[in-house]
Amino acid sequence: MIDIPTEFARLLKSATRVAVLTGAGISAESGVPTFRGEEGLWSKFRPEELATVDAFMRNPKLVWEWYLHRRELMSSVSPNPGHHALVEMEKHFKDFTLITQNVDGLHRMAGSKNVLELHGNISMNKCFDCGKSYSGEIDLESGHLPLCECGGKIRPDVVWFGELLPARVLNDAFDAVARTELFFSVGTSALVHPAASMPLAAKRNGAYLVEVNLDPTPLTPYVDCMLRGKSGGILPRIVEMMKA
Ligand code: BJW
Ligand code: ZN
Repeated sequence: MIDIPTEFARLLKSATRVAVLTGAGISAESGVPTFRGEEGLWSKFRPEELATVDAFMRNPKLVWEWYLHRRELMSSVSPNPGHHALVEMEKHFKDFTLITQNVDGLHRMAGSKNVLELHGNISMNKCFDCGKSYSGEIDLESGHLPLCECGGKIRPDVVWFGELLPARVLNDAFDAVARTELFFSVGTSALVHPAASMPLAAKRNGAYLVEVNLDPTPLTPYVDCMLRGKSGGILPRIVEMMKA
């Protein structure tokens, strides 16, 4: 068990409406690299050269190579106890929404059902021009970049900097934020908007705000409870308390 404030313990027993926002940190224990920090992807690669529309238009081959490399890496990873704990929470709370910034698909692989993928999914592709969705392997060996039947360039179905998030997903996320009694921000640097605005929006709407992170973030001064440590250790403890 962990030591948590009385109000949090009370809500774990009484709340029916719960929402969780996850970021790269929850998948770190599965072996998926995070973005920021010493070992993060952005310490080796410049986001503006890989995760923007301009980057893709300038050098689609480079961007595709980077995504295929990450797809390969993600094909061998599996969910960790943090992901599994959130599956248990979904079974327990009547109205549970899992909002994730992650594109790795590990929440669904763990068995979570009501998952809102704010930044898309790395295993899917779409046409840059008409938006048609494509699944399946991309073969760069032929020397040709993949094209849609409309002639548009096919790209990974993820959200790059400067792009709008999928409207329905974003609306559903803010709906959950508006009605939740208990909000968890887990393994995210709380820097990238609009996701970063969700925890404080939930608090403004009266929710009790819990952060689970290895390190403090810009959100930390505003949370009701900060649980510092690995999500794969802390979330299963919260589930134990929820069930006790
Ligand atoms: C552990 C742990 C363990 C480690 N246990 N913890 C308003 C204000 C300011 C700026 C903006 C704004 N609105 C829009 C912007 C611009 C921009 C933005 O937010 N920029 C900021 C960086 C300043 N946002 C956008 O462009 C978004 N679009 C948008 O808003 O459209 C409208 C608009 C456009 C332009 C102007 C104005 C409005 C789109 C954002 C898309 C983000 N895309 C990426 C790439 C996805 C595809 C891919 O994977 O390649 O999404 S960037 C990257 O960052 C990825 C992540 O989902 C996202 C967040 O990262 P996350 O999850 O927080 O990871 P890390 O690595 O940063 O942090 C990990 C954390 O875990 C750390 O805290 C660790 O301590 C912790 N941790 N191990 C627990 N075991
Ligand atoms: Zn098309």
